[in-house]
Amino acid sequence: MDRTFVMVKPDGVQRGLVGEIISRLEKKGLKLVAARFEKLPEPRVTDQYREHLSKPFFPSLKQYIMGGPVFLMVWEGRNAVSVARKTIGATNPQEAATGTIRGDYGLDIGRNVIHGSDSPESAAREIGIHFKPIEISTYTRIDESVLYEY
Ligand code: IDP
Ligand code: MG
Repeated sequence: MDRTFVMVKPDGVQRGLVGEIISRLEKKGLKLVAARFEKLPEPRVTDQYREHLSKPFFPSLKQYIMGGPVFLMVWEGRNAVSVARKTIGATNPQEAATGTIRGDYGLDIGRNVIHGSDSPESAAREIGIHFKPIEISTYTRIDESVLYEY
């Protein structure tokens, strides 16, 4: 099974979308294995978005992500990274398909509601930034035997 890191951004929290987002990922069949609600300190924001440090939008991205509490999660499932990215939709909510989280709930690339890791390597790195191994749970979902063919 694969793991991915998902974060409801401050706009998603302030707009009351945490429950809807958890619900969509749960119903898809992914398994929630870790979660925390907190306001991120600057070093962890910089670390998470390190590939964007030199981009012109980085200062406003940092201000946005530190603008309020976020809801951090780790989700598990087969191909969890790409499954979560498809559920989340394209970076720009204007272009994200209807039926995706960003497509249904966003309007602006700078307020796109949610983050999801873009590769298994990024997922491992981002999970490590925000969670200690002991904070990640191992359990069986009661529907696991019907969610997968094998
Ligand atoms: P992703 O979140 O879909 O992986 P990335 O290209 O990794 O997209 O960008 C990270 C985050 O930076 C985006 O989710 C968005 O919040 C912000 N961002 C990306 N491009 C822009 C931009 O052109 N203007 C403002 N914010 C941007
Ligand atoms: Mg990204």
